[in-house]
Amino acid sequence: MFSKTKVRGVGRVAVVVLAAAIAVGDPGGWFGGQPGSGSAAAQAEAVPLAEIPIALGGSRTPLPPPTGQLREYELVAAPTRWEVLPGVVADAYAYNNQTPGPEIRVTEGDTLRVTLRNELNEPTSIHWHGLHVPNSMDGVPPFTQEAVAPGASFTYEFQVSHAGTFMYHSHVDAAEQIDRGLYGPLIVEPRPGAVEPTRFDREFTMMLSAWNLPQAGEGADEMEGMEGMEDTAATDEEADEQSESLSMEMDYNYFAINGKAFPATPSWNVDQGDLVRVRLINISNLVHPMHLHGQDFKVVAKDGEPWSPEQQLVMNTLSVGAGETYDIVFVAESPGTWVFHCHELHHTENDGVEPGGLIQVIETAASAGS
Ligand SMILES: [Cu+2]
Repeated sequence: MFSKTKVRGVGRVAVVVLAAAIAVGDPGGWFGGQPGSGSAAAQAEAVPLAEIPIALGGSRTPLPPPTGQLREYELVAAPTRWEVLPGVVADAYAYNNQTPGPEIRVTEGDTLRVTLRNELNEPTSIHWHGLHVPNSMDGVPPFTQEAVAPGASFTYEFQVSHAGTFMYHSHVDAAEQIDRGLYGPLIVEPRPGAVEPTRFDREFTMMLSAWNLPQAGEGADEMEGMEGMEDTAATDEEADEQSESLSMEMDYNYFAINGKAFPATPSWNVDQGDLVRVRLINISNLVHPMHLHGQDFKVVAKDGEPWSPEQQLVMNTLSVGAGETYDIVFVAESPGTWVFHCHELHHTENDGVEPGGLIQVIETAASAGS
């Protein structure tokens, strides 16, 4: 019912401008549109966030036929030194030397072909979290495939099932390999015409992760103490175990958005009135109650499945559990420096010191008329 309602005109206008004007099939409307097209009278009447129509596609729409597009990626899993924060460097595992790994962005109906090259000293695999794939492509050793041995490769290939916000990650020794960085975002766009296209002024992806890293000097001190010991064979073993366990325990002390802890996280720059879509992906083993200051947001999808207009809850704090993804939208209502942060406040610290971790700064620029 809202799908034909035009709520374009949200950019660069004085008040909260979700101008409602009927624009049936209007390609210049919100769904196709030109910014700032609402009339002055319409602009004065703000549309509640709850009534902004959002259609995203997902598995409940009929499966589109193959697009005929082959999308190829190569992911090289290898040990990497990853800087979570200046001066805080993790002995990470990463795809293509970055964590999260490169964003894979395809369209539903595409054929996705990903070659995994294992340059780790241990076996690994890739699981396509949330996608509907043939069993043999699910990436779960020993059930659906043999683990990919060090030095070996494996090619995953399947037709992308449906639009939504997903992720990919290792499914071998997962607590260890994921905590070290073997994951990445996987975004599937709706096929043109499959659903009514929804227009967003800005879109951001936030992949949330947690790190268990030695405090500055801690690892070095331990190693020094050990050097003095007589039995060097046992000592090496102990040291190995200690280093391995660093990413296995649950006492995480650094928290990252797209691999970086605040203040190393880049700010978002938006304009007053922008309709902003955020894709939240939680790859950590923790729950993150993500809280937005200054305005509410609306939850429009979970785990890649779009929510119906009746389900689309308006709120300002959303608990994102381990392995979950959410799509939320908000209108950047007023200018200023706003924060979107985890409200488990240990997660907005860097090794116990705030501010840090899961803090996203949003810089909202005033529209010209205000
Ligand atoms: Cu948190």
